[in-house]
Amino acid sequence: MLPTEPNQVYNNMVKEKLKSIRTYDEDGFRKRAACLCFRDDTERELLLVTSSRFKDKWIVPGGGVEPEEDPCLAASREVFEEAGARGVIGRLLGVFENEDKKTRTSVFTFIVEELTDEWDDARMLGRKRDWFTMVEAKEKLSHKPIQVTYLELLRDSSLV
Ligand code: O81
Ligand code: MG
Repeated sequence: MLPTEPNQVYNNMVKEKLKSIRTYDEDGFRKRAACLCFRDDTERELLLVTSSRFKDKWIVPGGGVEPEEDPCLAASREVFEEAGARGVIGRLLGVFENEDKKTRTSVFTFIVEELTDEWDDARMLGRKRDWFTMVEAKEKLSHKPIQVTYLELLRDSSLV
């Protein structure tokens, strides 16, 4: 018997993402939350995960905010599900809008304290994780230009 989660199901060993309940803001944008996960407080190395759809593409871990869920809790929950990382949420960098996808993502800083050997999305999606320098991360995220802007705001936000 394979392990299952409430919102996940196996189908011929290929995991399908069953839709969890989506939430929307007052303008109809889907609410998301994500974290820039750092190895330590120098904020020089960032943990990225591979895309669920494109196994060779890297993304910032994040996902949909659930009903009644605080965005910062959603962000840390997504980091645990997608990257198997536990740690401490830092500051809110901002809310980043994707006009094409009609999403708004609250992005937080996060210091990783523990990486679990196994995690949900590794097991069920084959999602990988790895550390990158900030220069490398910007390059890896170039297919997601809005996620690059998370990183560009970082230096400014750490000064305030
Ligand atoms: O599940 C993205 C998913 C994907 C997004 C969205 C992301 O199935 P979803 O709509 O929730 O998937 O799809 P759009 O088209 O609705 O924006 O983007 P894309 O470009 O592949 O269609 O996939 P990725 O960024 O990995 O390529 O991210 P994820 O499956 O890797 O997490 O889902 P989400 O992150 O918004 O939501 P959840 O809660 O993580
Ligand atoms: Mg996601």
